[in-house]
Amino acid sequence: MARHLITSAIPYINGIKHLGNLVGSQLPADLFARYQRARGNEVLFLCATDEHGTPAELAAAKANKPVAEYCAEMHEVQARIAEGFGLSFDHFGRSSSPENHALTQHFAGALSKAGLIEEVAETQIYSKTDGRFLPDRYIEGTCPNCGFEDARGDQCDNCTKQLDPTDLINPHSTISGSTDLEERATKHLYLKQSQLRDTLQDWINSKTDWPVLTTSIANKWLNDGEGLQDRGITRDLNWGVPVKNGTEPWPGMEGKVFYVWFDAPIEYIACSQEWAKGDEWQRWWRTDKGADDVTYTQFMGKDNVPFHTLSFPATILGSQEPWKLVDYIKSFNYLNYEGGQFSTSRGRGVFMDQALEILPADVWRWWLLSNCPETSDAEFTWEGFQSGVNKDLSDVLGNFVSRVTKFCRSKFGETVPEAGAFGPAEAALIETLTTRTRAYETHMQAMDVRKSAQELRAIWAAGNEYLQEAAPWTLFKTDPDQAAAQIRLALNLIRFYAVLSAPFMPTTSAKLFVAMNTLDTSWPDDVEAALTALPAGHEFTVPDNLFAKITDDEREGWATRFSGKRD
Ligand code: B3M
Ligand code: ZN
Repeated sequence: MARHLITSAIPYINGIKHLGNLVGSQLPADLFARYQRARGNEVLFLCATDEHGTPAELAAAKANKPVAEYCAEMHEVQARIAEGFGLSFDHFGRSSSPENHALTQHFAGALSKAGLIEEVAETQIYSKTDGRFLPDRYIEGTCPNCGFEDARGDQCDNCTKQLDPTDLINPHSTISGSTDLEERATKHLYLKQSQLRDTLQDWINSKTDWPVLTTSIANKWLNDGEGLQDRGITRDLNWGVPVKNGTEPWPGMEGKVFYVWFDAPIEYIACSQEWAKGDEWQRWWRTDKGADDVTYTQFMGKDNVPFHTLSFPATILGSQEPWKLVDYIKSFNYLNYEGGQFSTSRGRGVFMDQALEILPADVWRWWLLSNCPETSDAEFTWEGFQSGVNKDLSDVLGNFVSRVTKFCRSKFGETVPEAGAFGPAEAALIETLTTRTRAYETHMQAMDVRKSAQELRAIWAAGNEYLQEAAPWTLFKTDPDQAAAQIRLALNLIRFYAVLSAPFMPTTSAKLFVAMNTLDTSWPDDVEAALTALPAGHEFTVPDNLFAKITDDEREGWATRFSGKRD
């Protein structure tokens, strides 16, 4: 039995995520976790909310709530929505947990002991009106290069020039609009990543099986320009993990917190401590405590890759402690929405809560996974969604289940019929399904999500084609025994589909198991045997219609509702 540690990038706390976020990490991670469990492997699947940083503070201020209260509420909201989508986390943690505070402080202490932390004096912009230092992107002004009026403190979006806030003409705070800004001296901790450059390069080079999307991003950061830069790991903010050296105070660092991207990936580990109050987490994370035989896979969008290929490994390797490093990083491109981007501020596109209001989770899971932005960006269009869902789910899978169960009820009653025997057509189908099932396993193991979906679709279609050819409804009149054998196979196919489809559509799969009145969810290692699992005489029930077709009216209504145009 293999052991799989699986983490999804942890979503920011500052609002409900859109479908592009979902399909870029949590959903494919869930697919893989469910598949590995179905194959009898031991799985620890973790995710959490990413609760620190300025965006969390600003979102709380906008909601008129203390930030801790805002985060606690939003965590619950995100947890309920994740449940609604059937995301099977073993634990959905919080980066603001006491466990993560302690572990983040521990890592900083270990890195300091290893000589990898440096204190750097710098000047930063302080807003007297806001009573705080302002991160670069919360300062805007006129670009000295092109005259664009809304240039950010880190970059001008008009001419792309990299800027320092002090370059801006007429700088102001984007939080309050205040121009009452001044430079103030401050001090920050830097992680000397540059000293780990060769170690990181060797490690990345050893990952010959990683997707090119992942390694090319890592190599770009390792080798472009001046190479890997040291990075500031502390901030002048109130909300976050207070800077400490292990459990000791860090003189000069009072009132400062760790940078959100320093503590967020550490939450992957802390999350397992939240999950297991004892030492159980150690056999997943400590190579000196049995984590050597764990396979650790991370799922994330491409924008998160530099932090997971370089920054977090720098923390782990630099600590000189026996922590488990990631074995495989599965990264995704972007999902676009109707020819543009999803936009939170403009309400453009479908957000996770809205998606669940209008259609069952499995419909979304199927479409998103079978169209996920795997080798390039992908596009959500309502037309594509409607036709994909109606074809695959209603016409193929739903139709098969309904036809078979209803026909059987009317001709043989609600039990698996006994008469007749399998012949050449059944043998051919079993052979096709065996080949396809083995291919499906290979793709699922390799996390080739689209290929897996294609194979599953083909497996459903093979059943439909068989039934179409066999035509038991016609044959019944002349050879009822042969028709009975065909229906016996078809009923068994429903159970077989329930097993194979469960990682993609867990709720639908559960409904099928209930209808087929069986607890046998075992994986079809032997397809032929799996297709006799429901014996003659076994009782079943006809399930309700599995998938309602999406109508043109619905499609048009939703396209308008989610277009983000305000009236
Ligand atoms: N919260 C960004 C994101 O949600 C960030 C990921 C952290 S993973 C440790 O895309
Ligand atoms: Zn400019």
